[in-house]
Amino acid sequence: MKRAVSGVQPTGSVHLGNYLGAIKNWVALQDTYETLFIIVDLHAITLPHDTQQLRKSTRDTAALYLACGVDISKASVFVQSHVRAHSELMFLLCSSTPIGWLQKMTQFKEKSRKEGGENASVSLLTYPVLMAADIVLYQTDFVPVGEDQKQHLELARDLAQRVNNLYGGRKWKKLGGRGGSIFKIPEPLIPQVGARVMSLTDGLSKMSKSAPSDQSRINLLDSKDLIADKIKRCKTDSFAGLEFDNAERPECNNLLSVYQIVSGKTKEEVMEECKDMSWGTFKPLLADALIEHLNPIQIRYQEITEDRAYLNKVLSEGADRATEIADATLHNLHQAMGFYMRD
Ligand code: AQP
Repeated sequence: MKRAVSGVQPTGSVHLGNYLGAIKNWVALQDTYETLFIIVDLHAITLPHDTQQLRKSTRDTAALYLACGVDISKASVFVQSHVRAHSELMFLLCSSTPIGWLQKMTQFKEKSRKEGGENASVSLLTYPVLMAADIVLYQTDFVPVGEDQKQHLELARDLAQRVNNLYGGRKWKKLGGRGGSIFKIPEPLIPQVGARVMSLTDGLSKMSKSAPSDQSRINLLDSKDLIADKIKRCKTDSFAGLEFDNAERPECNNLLSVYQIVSGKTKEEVMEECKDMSWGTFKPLLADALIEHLNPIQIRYQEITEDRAYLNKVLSEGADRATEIADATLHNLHQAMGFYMRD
């Protein structure tokens, strides 16, 4: 069975972008692939973090995975730091990663600028190496992510190929290994709609947990009133009617796309329904569709968080399954890199 792996950082509240760009698509993949879904807490410390908040967000994110429909009879759910192989593989991969590859990553450039350049942590620079480790550790075939992760995924593919070339094949065989590739080369799975959900306050910036204004995003756990209020106050434009794909109307395209997904309608149906609408008519329609879509998730989330022991058991079993696969990959890499193997 092919394998799909993905994750969300516990850096704040899981929002509509994380859900439509990633988690909703994970749920659709569970029947077709062996799936592993990670709460990537090591990534969350690449920027200064609140220690109490990290712990709470990790638990909340895990509960939200399940509430959104991740089914533990099919998928493994675990916390990244519970599987030590992630950090170890990252260090091993660092030795094959040219610094230049990391310095040109768009996300590093943007985030390190915000951190004051030289003050940015080394882990912000090596973030994509850790992400590559998260993926190749599990011999992953597919990585369902939003569009913002495309560049990092490309780096993961290049790095896996580089390590295969440097240490795989006949060289590995001479060291007692099976030869061939050490890592599978992963493919991204980016959804057609929802791959880049934009901010409610600026249709040119992506919706993000780290954006300072909570008004810019719909969090999956926002109350009905808050969702209605955020949609009521979100940025729009002064054109007549509503339309997709007009580059001068990024907010309009974004809000219609969100409506399309949460209402379960086709693009053509949404166009037909909304083309002559004013914002005053469309906004309550969108708010109601969002509330209706998120309500069952919020109810399941409450049930799951009430049973802490259950959640801990899920995470523990997930980490056991992940460790089993990860240790086999690490063993191969140790052997191929020429480390003296322990009996
Ligand atoms: N706006 C988005 N639209 C579609 N997909 C998105 N993803 C994130 N934002 C959007 C996808 O969600 C998964 C987890 O990504 P993340 O944990 O890095 O989420 P984030 O909201 O981007 O988190 P931060 O902490 O706020 O990071 P920055 O500062 O980078 O924005 C991924 O599959 C991602 O593609």
